[in-house]
Amino acid sequence: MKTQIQEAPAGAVDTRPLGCARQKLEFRSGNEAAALAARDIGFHVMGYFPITPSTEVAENLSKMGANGEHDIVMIAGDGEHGAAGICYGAALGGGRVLNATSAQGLLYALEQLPVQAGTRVPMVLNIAARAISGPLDIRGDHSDIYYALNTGWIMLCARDPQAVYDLNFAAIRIGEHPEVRLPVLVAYDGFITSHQKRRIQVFDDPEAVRGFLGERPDFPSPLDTEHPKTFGPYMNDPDLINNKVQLSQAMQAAQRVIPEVFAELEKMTGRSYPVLDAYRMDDAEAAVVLLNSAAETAKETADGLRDKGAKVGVLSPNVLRPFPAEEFRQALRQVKTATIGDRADSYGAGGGNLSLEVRAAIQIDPQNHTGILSRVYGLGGKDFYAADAEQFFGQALEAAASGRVGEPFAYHGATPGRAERRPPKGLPPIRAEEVSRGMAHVQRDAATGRLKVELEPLWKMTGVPNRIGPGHGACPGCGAFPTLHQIYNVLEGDVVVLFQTGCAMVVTTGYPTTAHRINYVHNLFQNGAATLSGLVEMYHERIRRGELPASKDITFVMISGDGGMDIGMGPAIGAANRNHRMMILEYDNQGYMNTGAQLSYSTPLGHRTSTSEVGKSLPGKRYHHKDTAQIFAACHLPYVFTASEGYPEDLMRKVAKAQWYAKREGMVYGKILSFCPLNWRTADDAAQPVLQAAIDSCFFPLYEIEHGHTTLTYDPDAADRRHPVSDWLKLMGKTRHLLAPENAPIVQGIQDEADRRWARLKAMHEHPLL
Ligand SMILES: Cc1ncc(C[n+]2csc(CCOP(=O)(O)OP(=O)(O)O)c2C)c(N)n1
Ligand code: SF4
Ligand SMILES: [Mg+2]
Repeated sequence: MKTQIQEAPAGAVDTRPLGCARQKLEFRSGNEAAALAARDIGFHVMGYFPITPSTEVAENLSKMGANGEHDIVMIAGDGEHGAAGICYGAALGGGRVLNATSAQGLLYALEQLPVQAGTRVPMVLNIAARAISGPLDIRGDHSDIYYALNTGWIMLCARDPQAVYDLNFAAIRIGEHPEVRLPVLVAYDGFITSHQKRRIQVFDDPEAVRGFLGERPDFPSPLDTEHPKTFGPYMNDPDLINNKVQLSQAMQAAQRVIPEVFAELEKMTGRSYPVLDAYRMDDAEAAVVLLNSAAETAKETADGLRDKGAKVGVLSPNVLRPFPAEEFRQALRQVKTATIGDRADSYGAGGGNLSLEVRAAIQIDPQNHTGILSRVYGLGGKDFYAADAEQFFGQALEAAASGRVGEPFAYHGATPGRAERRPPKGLPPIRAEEVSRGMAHVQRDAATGRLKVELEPLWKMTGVPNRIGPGHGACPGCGAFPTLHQIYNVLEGDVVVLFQTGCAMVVTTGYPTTAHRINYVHNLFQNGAATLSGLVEMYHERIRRGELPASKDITFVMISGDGGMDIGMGPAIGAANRNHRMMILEYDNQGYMNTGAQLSYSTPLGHRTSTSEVGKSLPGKRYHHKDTAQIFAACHLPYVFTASEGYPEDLMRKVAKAQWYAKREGMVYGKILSFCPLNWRTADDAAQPVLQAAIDSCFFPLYEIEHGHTTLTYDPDAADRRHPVSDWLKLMGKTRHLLAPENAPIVQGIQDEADRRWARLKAMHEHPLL
């Protein structure tokens, strides 16, 4: 789903109304438009965390930055909460700040939003709106942005890529207006607007934009050491309510400022953005009210109905906060009935937020008698076609004619399903007895206190049925599945798995099918460890209370990608500190692969990802990979290991030990290097040489830590197989640029860091007290 920014067609300079700045016609998606606006604005800092469908904003900016097209400092957060914190700090610092997110990303950042609004620190947040979990759905609706309604942020709605571009400029001016001084959110529809390309006008010269924006006013900043201030004091009654009055007054000021800014924007662009977009509403008796792209569909339908003599029109707000209540009152005064569609429900309230707020707005107007039909539609990416708009108009016209609102609230487009229709049966669940084949024998060595494992020969393992059924949707050559197969080969008994969001989860559980033949739980990848620890404790407590049989013997395993160990690091460390009897096994493919190969903190220095692009100005990721195994070692777990699917016996021995410890003593963490041919840009069958080279170069050492004792389980020096890291880097497309002579210092940097970490491990191996 990637779009690349393309060159404008030659000679595509457009004519424009007199007085507007010079613009050229381009063919752009909403995400590209947001990135281009960011370039033209010249933000100081962007803090972000990737999430579909907004990720492309950062990806496009990464590519443009690598080619020297802007100098925005791009900071990848450890999650959206971190990204929002980065943005808050950067915005306090006095420069212009950008973020982009969607769905869970917005919800994960949400806690920071009122902090920023309450302390009146402007910035811009683009949201490619998407359905929120659960269940997880990556496509568009408005359930995420409705959560932001009460945060104190200005909310602008961009119905198409052109509006995304234009409203980003307006966002700066509105937010930074001295009477407003609030952060601003620009919301556009996920995929429909974020990914579909349209013809848009783009400024030829960013100076026109800079002239429109002016300098960012000087608001109080902790970087002003001449005038020290306290930012964010602790504030109780009676002051807090006064702070909120001021926020409310800022919103009222925005009500006046926004039309002024939009008028100036129109002068610069030639495009008008009324606060409430009214289409063919002059004598309309029936109206449809919709947010963003669906309104454009309804306009076409309205044209068709008008041709047939129906008096219909469309209303669609360009601003959601402050809510254009007065504009709605005016626009609906003569309208007999309006169907108001919401792409999200406010469960139990009898309508989505837009319909509830319009109802509230007109209710205080004695001249208004508009009947309202609230409809929840288009959830989880369900398209809104002309036929849907026709139904909305039809219902409004019928109610207008009869003078009766028959069904005030309903879902539109839900499919009840047919009881007789069942998905085809797949493989049945697999029982513990079928998969417990004694492939690993674990014993504690009385002398050392450590475990010894004897494995059955590899050929015997091929007879162990898999707890994952065939037919998942991973790329050919994907390393996640050999890794899982090796893990499952040696695990005995009942296993309950929790997968955090990532490739291994996405490709195995597309509803209504599942590849998992044992109990499987998904939680979002920031919180799986906490969830599993709760499940583990409930299991033990229910056994203690006699509610579950004491003979039950479940092993609890969390599977996470390396990305899950960025955003989910806090809860994972929490679980480690509490030492629950469970395992966290991380398949490390060095990036956020299921969302399109963005950098993770495990991505090594210099490696190319879609957010650490390579170009004349930037040579890939700018800092070293995180040493996650050592972080967990510092939690003093009973057992920590590293492994690779390229060393199956070593991996299986360690997993067998892990099960022993997780059942008896507490938490285990394992980091497993796992091949990703798609995003490492290698042949599908290159796993063996690539993984071997990573291990032989000591970039990825294989070792284990049992009760604090570090043991190297493979020593390339002793095996006389030590190679320089360049032998590994030359095997992958994502690192080939590093072999250019000008990038020799980066390769040296990777080598030095690998050598340093290896020497430290060797010392720990040799000295039990280290
Ligand atoms: C709060 C939140 N932020 C972002 C995302 C988008 N997202 C889902 S999985 C993922 C990356 C997962 O990377 P990793 O854990 O390494 O697994 P991989 O895809 O590489 O297998 C991202 C960024 C999300 N679902 N929720
Ligand atoms: S992108 Fe990489 S990790 Fe994901 S399924 Fe494809 S090969 Fe596997
Ligand atoms: Mg990954």
